[in-house]
Amino acid sequence: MPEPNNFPGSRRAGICWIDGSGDLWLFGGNGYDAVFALGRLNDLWKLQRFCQPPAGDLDGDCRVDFKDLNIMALHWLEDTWHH
Ligand SMILES: [Ca+2]
Repeated sequence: MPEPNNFPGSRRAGICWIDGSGDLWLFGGNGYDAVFALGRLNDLWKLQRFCQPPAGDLDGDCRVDFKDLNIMALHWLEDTWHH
């Protein structure tokens, strides 16, 4: 369950990877778990990427790229001033 205060503990020899959304996944290893119990770990964590979107990042993925340019181009001539 997502919770900003969850903490995966401290470990070594775990497996980690980053998925297509930029979120970090962490599995297992040796060390201390979330309640500071020492041993072999068999837990899976997903750490969601957090960033402060830079100016021009229109889709909120923390990158300014062609996706943002596409959004801007699609809305280029919209009249939003009088709404
Ligand atoms: Ca973007």
